[in-house]
Amino acid sequence: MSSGISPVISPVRRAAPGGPPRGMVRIPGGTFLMGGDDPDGRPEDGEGPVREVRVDPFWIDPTCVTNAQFATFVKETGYVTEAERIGWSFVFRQFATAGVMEATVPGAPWWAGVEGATWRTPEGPGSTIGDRQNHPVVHVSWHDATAYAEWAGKRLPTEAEWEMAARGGLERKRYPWGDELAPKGRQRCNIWQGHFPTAPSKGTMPVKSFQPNGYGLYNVSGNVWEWTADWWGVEWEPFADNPAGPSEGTAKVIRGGSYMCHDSYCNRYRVAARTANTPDSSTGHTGFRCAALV
Ligand SMILES: [Cu+2]
Repeated sequence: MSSGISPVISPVRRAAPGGPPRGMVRIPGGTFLMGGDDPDGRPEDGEGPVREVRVDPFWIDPTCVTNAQFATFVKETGYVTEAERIGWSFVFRQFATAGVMEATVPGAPWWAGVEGATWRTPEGPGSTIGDRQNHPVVHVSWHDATAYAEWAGKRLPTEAEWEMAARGGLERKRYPWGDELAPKGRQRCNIWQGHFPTAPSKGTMPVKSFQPNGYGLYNVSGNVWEWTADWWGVEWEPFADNPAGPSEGTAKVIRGGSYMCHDSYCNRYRVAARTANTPDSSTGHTGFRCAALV
């Protein structure tokens, strides 16, 4: 998807029997072991216990939706994102140059509310995505992500689908590629380098950075958090068949961690890790990829 822009995928095309939706990866489905019990994990996040989950086959995007793809959606539909309507979004303070609001996030002083921060102006007024066409779109809320997915004839993945795809066919591994963060000293994902939060950060990277996992998915760990379809919950059955999360809630599950994750305060780039945000929230480190039924 290096060319960035893809055409509208009509519902007819999605429903075409036998044909893969353009550019998507087929995940075979079946039963896998979901969740984790990493010794340095976060049980309070509901990472565990490890349980059996069965999922039907599905399609998933190998990458997050890019700025170029989101621009096509906006151009064709006139869609206005939630951050654009509300007038501000959360930006990593180090990046914010203008429009910084006074309020801070308790316990997370590295976030700044920035007036005029949107998907087109990710650091606030005067910033641009001109040289980031193939980076993941950010400052999109769950509602925005869902609107894009519907337009594309797709949907957001359930959390179970996301994790099955992210594991890349491996069983009970810590990362999408295995148990070592940097096998043979080679970096495999875009997470925080150096001391957090003072070391200089480059922010997002192109959606096809680093090697893909065993299913061909890029950047499931790090770069940006990814919205899933599910409401947040932390209670699990020993077995679940195509789980879709709680029937209601106040926050949606996000997965994968971001360029801001660092093991000194947030090692949620592990493949079992999870957190949540309210569906109307947007930040400079959350994007999404789409899924579709086979
Ligand atoms: Cu993190």
